[in-house]
Amino acid sequence: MKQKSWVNKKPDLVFIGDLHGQIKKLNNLLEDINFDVTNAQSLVSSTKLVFIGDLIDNAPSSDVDHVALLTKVKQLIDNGFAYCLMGNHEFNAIGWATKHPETAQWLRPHNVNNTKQHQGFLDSVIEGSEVHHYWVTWFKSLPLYLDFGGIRAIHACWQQASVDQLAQYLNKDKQLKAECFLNAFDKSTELYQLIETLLKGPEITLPVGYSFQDKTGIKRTQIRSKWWLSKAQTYRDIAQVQPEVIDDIPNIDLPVNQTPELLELPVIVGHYTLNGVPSTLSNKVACVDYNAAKEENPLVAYYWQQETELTNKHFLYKAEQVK
Ligand SMILES: [Mn+2]
Repeated sequence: MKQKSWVNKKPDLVFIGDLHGQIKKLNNLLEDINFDVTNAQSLVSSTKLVFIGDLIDNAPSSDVDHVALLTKVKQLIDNGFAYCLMGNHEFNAIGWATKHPETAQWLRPHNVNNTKQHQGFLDSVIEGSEVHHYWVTWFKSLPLYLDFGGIRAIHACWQQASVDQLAQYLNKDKQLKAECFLNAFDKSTELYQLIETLLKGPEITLPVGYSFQDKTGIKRTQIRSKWWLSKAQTYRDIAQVQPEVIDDIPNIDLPVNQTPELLELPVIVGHYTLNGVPSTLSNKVACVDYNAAKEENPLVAYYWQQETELTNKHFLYKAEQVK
């Protein structure tokens, strides 16, 4: 691969999708792109890595190793080779392990569903151990978004007004201020809502009288939004629902304050567990989460080489794993 000089130019970036403990897939990717930290002539001379968040939470398997993956990613960051964003899974892990000082309740309830989602990680660090505490402390240091000048990254959604609103809760490195964690888990706060939007993706309430059934048969009055479609005009245009129920979503114009914005700069996200051949969501938005959590699916990355419009040609993945 052609090398570029650091001196005159900002580094290119390889954005890496949600890993959920899949250390082997990360090692394979770094080998495939010749990102070798022991070799200054390798891709490390021109390129940095950006982990899009969700490093944790997966069932045990021969390829999954939470501690090995976290150790590797932290080492890459500490040595200046990489960045890592906070995903909703790291955020949740902080709430799981933190008690409210007044009520002594866990900030994230230890209910059946939350336990199920987090058990693989808890078993691998041993819940309550020093190792557990160490990684939760590290999760608190992860930035909520990154702005590289020519491109931005956030776990699920870039909505400028929400990012602007979030600024008051962040320090200069875009980490959540220590005093904000209690509010971040309190559903009645603005901060909680902002984190829902930016780390889990925005939802829009349907006009009164409309609803649809989700995959599990539950009646829903809110839709997940395809926030990247700057030309979406109606609820149906913007709805991220299974195709069978699209007719239940009204072809009524969205209220002005709900229409998507034109993005100024390209944005890379993860989170959406897409499938099929990796492709951009628009010329300004690409998602690198193609469900690498599952053994049979590919780890997807996006190799950004300073372009202002994103291109399908810059996705990196093993083609034989795409179904
Ligand atoms: Mn996620």
